[in-house]
Amino acid sequence: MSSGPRSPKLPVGSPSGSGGSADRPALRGDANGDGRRDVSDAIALLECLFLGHACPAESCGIDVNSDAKGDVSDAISLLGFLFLRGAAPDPCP
Ligand SMILES: [Ca+2]
Ligand SMILES: [Ca+2]
Repeated sequence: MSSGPRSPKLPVGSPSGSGGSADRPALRGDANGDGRRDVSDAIALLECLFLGHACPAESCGIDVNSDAKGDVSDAISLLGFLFLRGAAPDPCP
């Protein structure tokens, strides 16, 4: 209880062959795996990072800014893309 606020960082691996389901390619930033990017993905990312909810199965679902880490900057990047005309996330490998 005394851990206080942190900025958790999740290591993001990129196992070879990752890339979504057989019928749908992975989409960078699609944290909830529904095949599109919207505000619910930013919420899913924050829930994963701070509330211990399930994290995206695909590494590029969480690593929106392609820095090989999953942290709060990914949610910020996604929100910037969605609402502030920020840079589009890179394609998944
Ligand atoms: Ca989504
Ligand atoms: Ca990242």
